[in-house]
Amino acid sequence: MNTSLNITMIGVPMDLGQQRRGVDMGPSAIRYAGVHERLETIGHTVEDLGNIVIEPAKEEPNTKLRNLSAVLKANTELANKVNEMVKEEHFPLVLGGDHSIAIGTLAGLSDHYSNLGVIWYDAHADMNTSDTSPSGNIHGMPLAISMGLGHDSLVNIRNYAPKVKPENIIIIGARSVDEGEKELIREKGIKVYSMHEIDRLGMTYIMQDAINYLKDRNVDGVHLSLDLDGIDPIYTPGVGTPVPGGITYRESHLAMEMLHESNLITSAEFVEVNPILDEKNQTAEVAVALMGSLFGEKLV
Ligand code: 6HN
Ligand code: MN
Ligand code: MN
Ligand code: MN
Repeated sequence: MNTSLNITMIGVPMDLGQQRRGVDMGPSAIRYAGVHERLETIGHTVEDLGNIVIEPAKEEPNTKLRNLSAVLKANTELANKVNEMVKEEHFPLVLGGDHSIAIGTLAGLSDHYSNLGVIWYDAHADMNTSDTSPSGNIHGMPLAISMGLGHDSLVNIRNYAPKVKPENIIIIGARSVDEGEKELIREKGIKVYSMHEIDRLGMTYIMQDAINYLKDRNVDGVHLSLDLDGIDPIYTPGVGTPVPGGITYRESHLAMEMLHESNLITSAEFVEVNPILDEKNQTAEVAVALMGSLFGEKLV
């Protein structure tokens, strides 16, 4: 990452990709935790576009995908906004909102890159298709959709598909993966560092290996999609689908610091912050602290 970036932030107050209300307040909580000032203090220029408007949910008789039309509309709009940011050579920073918004972020990014890499920091794989999803919740589907698998309307946002190649995806922190997702991971040969590998090899090794993997793939950009539930819920309780046994606070900082040093990251999103389920905004504060490390804050 360059020393000084033009960062453009956008909030996506989306809570329709899952069933727990409150995650629509995630962008406000992250702003309240001081994201703007934090990034400016490092030396970056920060512009905040405010929030995308999410339309109300309505009946969806023809699909098992919950709130499909509203999710599609918001993601289409987000994709267009993110696309503009990249065109202007700004660094897109997307504040969520549930993880369904990654569909739009990736759709907006990837036609600017011929070989985009994706780091998916998450307890989950988010690789369900309409057929394999146990919940019908679209926040469990964005990686599959970005690979071209799932509901046509979502797969084809901005009229091209797929958005990412399976071999350019790295998942870090997985510990709650559905059977259908496991099959897809095997079939596509997705690189996954589950909690087992993190425990066994340590975060330093994992991140170095991940960075080398993406460099060997000759990626021309890397998007970081960070779901706060990747981190252990003792540090980030304000998430809708917490899973015990996660990545620690310091391991997560180390990961962000190493990504900063690698100079690879060209866009990022921080998702699933739910202030209603949180304690004193600590999950949003962790998100902002991790952004500090990702964007080059020094400890001393
Ligand atoms: N997230 N695999 C589960 C599902 O409903 O598909 C959970 C998904 C969680 C998604 O945390 O972004
Ligand atoms: Mn500008
Ligand atoms: Mn997720
Ligand atoms: Mn998750």
